[in-house]
Amino acid sequence: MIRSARELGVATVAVYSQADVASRPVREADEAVCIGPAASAQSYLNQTAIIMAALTTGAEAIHPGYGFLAENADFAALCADEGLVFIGPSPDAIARMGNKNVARQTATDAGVPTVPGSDGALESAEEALMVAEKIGYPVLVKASAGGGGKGMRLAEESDLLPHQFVAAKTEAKAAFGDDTVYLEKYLGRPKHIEIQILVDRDGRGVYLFERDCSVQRRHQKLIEEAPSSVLTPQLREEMGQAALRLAATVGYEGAGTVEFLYDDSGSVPRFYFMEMNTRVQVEHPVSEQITGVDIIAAQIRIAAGQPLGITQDDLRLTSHAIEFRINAEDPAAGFRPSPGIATKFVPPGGFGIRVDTHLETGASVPPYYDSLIAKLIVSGRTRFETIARARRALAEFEVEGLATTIDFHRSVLEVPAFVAGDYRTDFIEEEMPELG
Ligand code: MV4
Repeated sequence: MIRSARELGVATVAVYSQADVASRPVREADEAVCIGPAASAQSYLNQTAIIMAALTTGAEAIHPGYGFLAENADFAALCADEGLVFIGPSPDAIARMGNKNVARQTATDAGVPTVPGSDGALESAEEALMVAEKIGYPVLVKASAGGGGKGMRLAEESDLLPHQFVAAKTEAKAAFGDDTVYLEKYLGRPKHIEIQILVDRDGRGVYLFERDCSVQRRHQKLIEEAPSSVLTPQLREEMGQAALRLAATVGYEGAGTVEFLYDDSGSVPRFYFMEMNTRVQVEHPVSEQITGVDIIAAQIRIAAGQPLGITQDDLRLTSHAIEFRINAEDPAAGFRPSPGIATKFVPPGGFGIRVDTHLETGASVPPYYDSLIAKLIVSGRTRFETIARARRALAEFEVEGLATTIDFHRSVLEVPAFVAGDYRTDFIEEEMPELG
């Protein structure tokens, strides 16, 4: 963010919690303002403190990053009320995608395929049984306020559905304070494929192709790559157009991602709308690498009312990129977080290597936040070349003082199914069962 802003000649103010006082972004930004103690509820989620920091430093706009308040419609509205530009879509667009059940209806309205399921929220277990009878088992009960797998329950047959209906509602109520649920047919071995889009204020949009994010563990992504090995040019274009149609339907502005389930278990591969993320995502660099488009700079330009300046025809798929998330976690201990001091931090370099990180030797990883410490993004002309380069880069990467996912990634690159590009969302359980 700071780097892209600086290239555009835009001055930056970093906000930070007391736990991050010695961090690199605090040093790199033109100014920095402490917004509270380590606990995120009192700092990074403290809307008033963030707005105050912006107003007192004379900032014009707020970039919400990819966690915390990035998909909070109330925060986007608060920015507008205070005369600040929220770098992202309108509060209305955020809210319409935030409710997964409403988003699903919106997708249907936009002519974007959705998984067969209920029309809207389910009123009762009886209604769930009726819908399930029509679409066939197995079915998934999903929380409207959910996302990322929370409040999601599988029913293999009708005997189990009433229980799973209540369980999903209870879990949703506890996690989100909203017990609304809906139903979808369960797809057994899908791929998670998402389309990156950019749309300017005039509604002109492009898709920056797809990312395959199927290597996940308990809904935490670990590896993302672009393009996907499985998409035909025709399906890629269909998914891109579908993503742009959905965006147009809600008057979307800025960078966003439309997530799809890709199912090739039938005679023809199909894709279905899953969710839309109304923010920039952790894995956006792979799309930047294969298109040459700085997505953060594009967000800033779009928020300033500037036209996109590129068309779909300007974008050609001629290279490959894979991102490996380096987390301070111990894969041998169920990926348990491993905060502490990085006594040694030596990232790889050379041709085709990009490392996005805030970490440096001697710096600490506090226990309060996400355990992502670096993103290793490897690019090549082909997937084959990219994998060879990734093996080399991961062998160079040295971190001491913390357990990390570096060894895990080295192992993944030796799994034949990954090397062949033949992996689904069950990859880790299926191919690396000792880590599931
Ligand atoms: C599904 C599905 C199968 N069928 N929906 C997971 C989190 C949330 N975003 C939706 N999720 C899923 N929805 C239907 N109808 C399987 C998953 C799913 C999944 C999706 C993407 C990546 C990893 C996943 C791991 C388990 C389940």
